Amino acid sequence: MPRKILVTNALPYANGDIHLGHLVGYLQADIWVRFQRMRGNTVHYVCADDTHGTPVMLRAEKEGLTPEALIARVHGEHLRDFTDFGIAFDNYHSTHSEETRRYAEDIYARLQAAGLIDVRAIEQFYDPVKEMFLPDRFIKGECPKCGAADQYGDNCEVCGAAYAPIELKNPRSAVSGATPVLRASEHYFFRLSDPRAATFLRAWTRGESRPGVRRLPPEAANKMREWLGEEGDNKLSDWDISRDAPYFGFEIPDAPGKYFYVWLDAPIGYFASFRNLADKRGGIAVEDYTDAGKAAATGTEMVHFIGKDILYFHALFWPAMLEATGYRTPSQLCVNGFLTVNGAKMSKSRGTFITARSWLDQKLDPEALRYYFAGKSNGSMEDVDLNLDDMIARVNADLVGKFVNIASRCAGFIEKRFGGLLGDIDISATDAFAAAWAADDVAAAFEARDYSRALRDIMRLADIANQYVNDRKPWELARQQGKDTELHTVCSTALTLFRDLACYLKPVLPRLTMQVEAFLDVPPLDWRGEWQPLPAGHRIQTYRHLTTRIERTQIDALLEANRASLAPISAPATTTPATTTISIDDFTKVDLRVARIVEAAHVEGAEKLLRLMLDIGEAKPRQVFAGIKSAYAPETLVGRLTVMVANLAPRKMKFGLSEGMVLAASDPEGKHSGIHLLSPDNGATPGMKIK
Ligand code: B3M
Ligand code: ZN
Repeated sequence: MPRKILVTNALPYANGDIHLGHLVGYLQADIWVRFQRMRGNTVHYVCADDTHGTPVMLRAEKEGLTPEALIARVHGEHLRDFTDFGIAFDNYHSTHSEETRRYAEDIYARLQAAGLIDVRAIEQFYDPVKEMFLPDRFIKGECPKCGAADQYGDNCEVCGAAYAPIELKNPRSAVSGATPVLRASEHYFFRLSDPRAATFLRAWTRGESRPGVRRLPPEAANKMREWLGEEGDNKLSDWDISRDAPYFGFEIPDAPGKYFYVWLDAPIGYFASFRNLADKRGGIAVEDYTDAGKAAATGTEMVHFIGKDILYFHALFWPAMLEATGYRTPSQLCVNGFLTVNGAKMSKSRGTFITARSWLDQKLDPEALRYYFAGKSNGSMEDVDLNLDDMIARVNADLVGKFVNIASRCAGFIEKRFGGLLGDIDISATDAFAAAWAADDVAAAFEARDYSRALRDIMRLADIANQYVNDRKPWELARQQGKDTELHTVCSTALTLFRDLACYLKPVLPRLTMQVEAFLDVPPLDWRGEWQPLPAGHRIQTYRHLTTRIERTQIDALLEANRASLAPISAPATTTPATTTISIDDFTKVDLRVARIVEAAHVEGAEKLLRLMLDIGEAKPRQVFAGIKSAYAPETLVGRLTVMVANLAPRKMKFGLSEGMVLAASDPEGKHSGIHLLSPDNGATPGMKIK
């Protein structure tokens, strides 16, 4: 019986670009979906943009757009990136959709009917200038544990402490710079503390998605046991599912000014995208996949691919909510780790925060990345490292040197000497190939998402095929009299082996295998039925170059394109030899002032610059372009104080007039990364003179 599976990927936020870190999980899912289809299973593969919440709202405001206009633009960009990397969703929808609203309202109503919604007042930080409640990430201050400055409201990046925003010392709003005040308001809660939730989640965690297949990877199941505690423990707290206006999202029915929290409707977006697909395409029984009773009766599966950072939402809130409302719960969570590049966290200053688009812009083959990431994926939650030199070596050696090499060494003879027609094949060679071939093992590896093992086995077979060509030397046979039949057989056999390899590589390299299918003139390769050699007399097409080597220069250009400058644009950092001194008069020529950043924005077309508006107590704020984009998100700068050179001659730049310069520290040797804006101690006010 073919399986029926609804597969989803985490929904990317609609306020940022797709980067290689995202692609790890999307590629793992896409490969799995393609594999399942080649096996004859029915798969619906859906995703969407995650559009709601404060960051999207503020980002739109900053760009001078409505949230709807911003999410429409980003939707197009995301879908194009995924498509160009061969990630072939059946539907790429949006959580800002009627389908999402309907499901969210329905689930909420059912929770209410079950007595699982509580309303109570809580106190939260409120920005009195911007007139809004502040999410933790939009509050900054000093760490209550180690005192580090400029830390977010949820945890400290310096000492790692986690805390509540009200514990921050000297908190300020990252939106307006104002000091936030505590204010009470009514919030809606999903009563996860109801003991039925923990009881259900314990059983669900232990469950299997199908016989012998664990629902959660072992590391995730351990986390769950930690969160849930022992039988009888009640460690789960109620979940706050509402946010106050202003908020970009769906208003909660009968609760004016209250909105569903973005994380409530995000996973509901899976159902919404699926429903939207069914409405567009027809012939899909949606409830078989979404209704608890029907799913049990029809044996459909729902498999979510997610990153390890969002396990909490997918393994606690989401299944508990579905269970309580009569919806089907997830069959399986496939959880991937983070991406590191050259062994380190992706970094904007090193140029390793690589966007999907920049890869394509450098004319790098998206399938090279698919191949490399697959080779690094073993179905566990471990982080994946993209080592750029290793990638170049691996892709060139395997795809160009081993795989494509088989066809490129044999195809020409078939065309020139045999009119493009294949001959008989050497069954003993294919037998040797088949004996080495553990097709079931490779299928099991794909099934378990251990693509690394699958590719190792496949490359072992490619070695055998290359060895056959090396031993039989078609290029020598071609020069000898009376060896035509042998030449014909050797090339036809090699091309059959090549076709088999293409078949097994197809989930990983869909475009390359499509070219192979066209070249061999065969129907789409699948992983079912009896093995057959390419038949004698079959006509193949002219061989065309299938793939090219990656050059180190392309990778260098890629890093360059993603590198954000370290040095402030204003003055190149140089160490001054100790012998060069200046007089006090020289120094006082520089008019240094305390400035308040009243506006900060990206500059269209500028890679390194932010445009700042600085208040130094003059009638109008000054405009300054500063090369600090790599180090600061503009919204985090607004409201803060810094130091500016006020009597620098104005400079005309491509983007407008720069009327001064802000001061920042950076390491001239480049040993310590980052740019650090100066700020005066508390009590300083705009316009104060610095001397
Ligand atoms: N947008 C967060 C993330 O990408 C979030 C995923 C939603 S999945 C329902 O980390
Ligand atoms: Zn700290």
